[in-house]
Amino acid sequence: MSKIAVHPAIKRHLAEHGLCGEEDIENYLFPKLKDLPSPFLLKSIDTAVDLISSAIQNKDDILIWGDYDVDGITGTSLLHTFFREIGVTTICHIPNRLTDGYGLNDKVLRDYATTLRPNKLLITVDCGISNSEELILAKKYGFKTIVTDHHQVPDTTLYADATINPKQQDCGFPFSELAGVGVAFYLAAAVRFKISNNNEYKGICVPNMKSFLDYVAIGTIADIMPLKGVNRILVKGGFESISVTRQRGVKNLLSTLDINIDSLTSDAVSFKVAPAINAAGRLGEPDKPLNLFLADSDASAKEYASQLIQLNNKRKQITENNFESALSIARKELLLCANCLVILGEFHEGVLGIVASRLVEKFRVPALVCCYHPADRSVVKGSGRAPEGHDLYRLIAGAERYLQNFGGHALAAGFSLPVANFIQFKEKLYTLMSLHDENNAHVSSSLKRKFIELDVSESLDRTLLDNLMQLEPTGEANPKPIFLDRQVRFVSFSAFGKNKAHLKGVIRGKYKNVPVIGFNLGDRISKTNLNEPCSLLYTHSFESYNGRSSWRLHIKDIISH
Ligand SMILES: [Mn+2]
Repeated sequence: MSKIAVHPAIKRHLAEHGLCGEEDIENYLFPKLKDLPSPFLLKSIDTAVDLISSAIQNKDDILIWGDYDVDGITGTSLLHTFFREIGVTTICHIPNRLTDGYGLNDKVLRDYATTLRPNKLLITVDCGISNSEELILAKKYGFKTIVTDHHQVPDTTLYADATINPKQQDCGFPFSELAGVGVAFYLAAAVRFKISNNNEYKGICVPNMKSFLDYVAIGTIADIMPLKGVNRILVKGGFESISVTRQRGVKNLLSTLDINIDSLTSDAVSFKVAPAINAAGRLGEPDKPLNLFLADSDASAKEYASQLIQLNNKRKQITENNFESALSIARKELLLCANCLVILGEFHEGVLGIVASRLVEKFRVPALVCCYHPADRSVVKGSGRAPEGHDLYRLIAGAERYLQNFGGHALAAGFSLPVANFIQFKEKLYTLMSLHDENNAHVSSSLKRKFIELDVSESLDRTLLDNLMQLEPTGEANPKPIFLDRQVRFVSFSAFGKNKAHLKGVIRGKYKNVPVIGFNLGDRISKTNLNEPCSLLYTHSFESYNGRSSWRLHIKDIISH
């Protein structure tokens, strides 16, 4: 085993995460694809593969039905591309979140039933686990059905012919936190295994599964799945293969966004790639990203990529306006309940989740943002987000009797309810949250992050920067190290951006001056004195600008002495 250089500050960070031995550290920094578990450990995978191979043999129509978020769209594109490479044409459907909503939809299925051949196969991606009624109807319309999903499994029986979801109780797969695109990848891997080991498929092209990992990387990060275990292996593999990607849509989207594909970070995926893909779904144009990923020429991929970026600019404007009005409602609500926010207003349904996230960022409490259904004002639709350490899914489940539908995870959830129930729903959540806080006072203290002491002037050390790149993808369950320097002085600083919200400045460290930037810290300028010692919490970010990339220090907090 080759010896790798690890900076002492990174060693301290890894030790905080229980990684001490040289071998553990090397395995963590350089995860290997050969350590991925077999797809055949997934419950019902054999049935699913049999259904797919008989659909291929019989030339049945195959309909792939994905979710409209990044996870669903990358998963759908992955399956479509995989099937195309083995010579099978599939039909993809991404629902319009504004008119059709999440998951399977009876009316749309019925329409497909009339246009498709009598024998047909439906494969869901990142949805379907809560659609027991629609699956019964699909069967009635002549579909064989495979559900692939990673959302919580409800108690109701699911009438799919095969259900692949690592969260099923009796699923033997050793990792339950795959993204929807991760489950889709595993289904494709199982089909690949079957065709490469079966004489009936002799002569067929057997795709290299590594070439699909860039989809998995983007979808897994965008869905905020924990970046450890199997996900770390998949996403890291995706980052490696992205620099030689054969996926035209991915390549053109990254270059249009001015992202350096040789040293991709999860920040670039979270803050640039994912919002551009999501904007289309949010504004009711779910086919745009699908067209991008399935484009058959670089010219058309480039065109779709710039359309996505335009849509995202429009989405930003809508978010900004909605957030302003959400803030004024939220300030009043916080007087009623200081540890949870449930608000209803004239918001754009597509940006509810972003507005909720920004409220969480600002007030550090679970935030549920609701609007009226655009077609039926007697129905309220909502999206919730929560700070780490909460279980939003369980919280909402505690008010289930007021709801029509709900689904999601610990930190993000969606739901709908009759407008007549809204007040009761809100009050129930406020009550539950006040109980929750008494019972869970320990949660927040256990979440306190350890900071790693590191002099700012050492922060651009070559080994340290190499290690930071090896730590990628950082994010959920693999956070970036936050460094602490207890003795810095600002040589200069100024506020910039809209409302002078942000701060940029130069720090004098022990040995040299270092430029820094702090988002949403513009107001600190009036509270900090130049040339007086203070403590600084900071992280690193690798950023591209005009085709050039470099590391930049981001201030997390300034503590005056
Ligand atoms: Mn998902």
